[in-house]
Amino acid sequence: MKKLRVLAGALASAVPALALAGYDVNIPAPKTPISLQIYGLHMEIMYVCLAIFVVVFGVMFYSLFAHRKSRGAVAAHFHENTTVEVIWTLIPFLILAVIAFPATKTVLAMKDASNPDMTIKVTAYQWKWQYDYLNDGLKLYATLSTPREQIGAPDAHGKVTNEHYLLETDNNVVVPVGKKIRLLITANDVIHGWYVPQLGVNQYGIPGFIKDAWFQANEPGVYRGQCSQICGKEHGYMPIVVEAKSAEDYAAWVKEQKAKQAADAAPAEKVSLADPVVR
Ligand SMILES: [Cu+2]
Repeated sequence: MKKLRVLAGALASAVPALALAGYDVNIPAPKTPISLQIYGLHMEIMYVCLAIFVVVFGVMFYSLFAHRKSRGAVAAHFHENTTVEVIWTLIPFLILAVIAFPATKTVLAMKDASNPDMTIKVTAYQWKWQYDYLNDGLKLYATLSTPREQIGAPDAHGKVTNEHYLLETDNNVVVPVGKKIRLLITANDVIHGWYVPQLGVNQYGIPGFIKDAWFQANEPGVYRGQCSQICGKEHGYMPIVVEAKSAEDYAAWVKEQKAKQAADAAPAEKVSLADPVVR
């Protein structure tokens, strides 16, 4: 009875830890056809691993228990058993083949950036992102917008009040929902990685190369990611924020951005025309 109470106490004390489980253990919820496939693969393969774990450890613990020395078990002495060797080679081979088939299918689908609805060129820098909307003629830079005083201070922990600490930018990448967006990813200094888990994209940006990737957001929303390749001292400070909007909202955003870019460009022209001496 006492043992039972101790057990109950131990379980009860574990409850607060379980309550913290609001923070996710699994990979983030998938939001594109590709990330859905990745999620499916992740779960299927985890179940395969779990089944292997149960079978292998089941046999092991049963053997330890049933053939223990106190029962008078004597160690077996044998060499080479062709049948057993063939079996333990074939089973893993078949398991790997079963895993490889759907995984290869997903990798091929990930790499197929053909027939996009629109294309965005992504250029990585130490430590920001440049986005060129090749169809809409827009260009924007995205840099971290978390205030500097929140970062790195020894007592910064208590001061951090913004929900998306280090995962927020001044200019988000806005895209239309339900459209196939092709990304042409490169970098201007060192290797970076454009990584947004919920969109199922993780692609190196390599100086001198253009790599493509694609995603199609199924639902409107904000998807956050980070540079996935250690690229220097502020590698952790170049987040990616993708905003998927309806077609109308996207069109309105493009219009607004164009007006902003035109306004930004105008003063420079005026200065050079009004005062040609200033060079
Ligand atoms: Cu980087």
